[in-house]
Amino acid sequence: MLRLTQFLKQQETPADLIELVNLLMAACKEIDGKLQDGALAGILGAAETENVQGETQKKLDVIANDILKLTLSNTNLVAGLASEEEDDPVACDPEGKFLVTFDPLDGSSNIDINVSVGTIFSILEAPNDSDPAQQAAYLQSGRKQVAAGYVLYGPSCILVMTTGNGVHMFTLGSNGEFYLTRESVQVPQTTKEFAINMSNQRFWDQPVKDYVADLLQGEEGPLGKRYNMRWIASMVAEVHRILTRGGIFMYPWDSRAPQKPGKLRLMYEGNPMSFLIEQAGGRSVNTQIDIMDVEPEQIHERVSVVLGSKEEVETVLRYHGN
Ligand code: P6P
Repeated sequence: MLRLTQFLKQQETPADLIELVNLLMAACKEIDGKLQDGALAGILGAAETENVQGETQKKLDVIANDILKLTLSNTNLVAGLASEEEDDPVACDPEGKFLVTFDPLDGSSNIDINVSVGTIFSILEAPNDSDPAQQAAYLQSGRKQVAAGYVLYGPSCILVMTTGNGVHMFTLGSNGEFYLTRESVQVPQTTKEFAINMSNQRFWDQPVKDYVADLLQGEEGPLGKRYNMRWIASMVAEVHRILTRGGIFMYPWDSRAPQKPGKLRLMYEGNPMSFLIEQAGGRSVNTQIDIMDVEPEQIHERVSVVLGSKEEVETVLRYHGN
């Protein structure tokens, strides 16, 4: 079986990008090891801190963030990084070519119940003469990503990534190597499986209420299909299911925080996941436009997310008059 570096070389991925991906994987393997230790290392539960999102951090959120920050600061490849767990961007090497944004441990509310979590990353090029200690350098649309992916810490440790030449999956072997286990993944164009947190139903915008009400009517309803539902509360796991067998994932705007476009973050959740979904033949929108066409204004800005099987996402767009 092909190892990660061999495959990326076969794809003619630039050597510096291969080196950066391998650095990220070294960090993710260390995070995987910490997750495996869990309670044995006394690292479950909440840290005594909050992140810029105002969310209580888990101990492993902080540990994962520190591992990635240390790794990316110790290379001449990275000019700067932005993390869900860091208020401000962190400047690294002034000569660095790349910027990396990441959610170090997505779905971390699942850690204490031993359910899958993941690291999400997005790689951009540092604009010439930009200051990687300032937000402006990172405020590039998702179309500018040179690579993106996630590492899912589940029953297997799986890297799913794209450099713009399709989506490929790699499974971590006991020898510490990532092996190509699925090449050129394609999201089925249609689905009967939806993922949304139904407890927020009364807070949704009317088009979302109408769409979900219609799909819940099953085959007798206007959508003519009997749907199944999943909600793992870990975006990485939901996206992995969708890349594996299709589906639609929604975290739309809701009236609990009307000033926010949604709960999920554009730069290190929406954009990287949208790159993967589009490269796999799916769609990823904010109910109006493709997420990767959103021009970011703040590094931690949020976005409404509807992504997955192309035809189902386009059905939701129609409910929004698009
Ligand atoms: P809720 C995890 O906190 C996360 O950012 C995503 O991974 C996940 O899809 C969503 O939030 C879960 O949100 O409101 O259902 O807990």
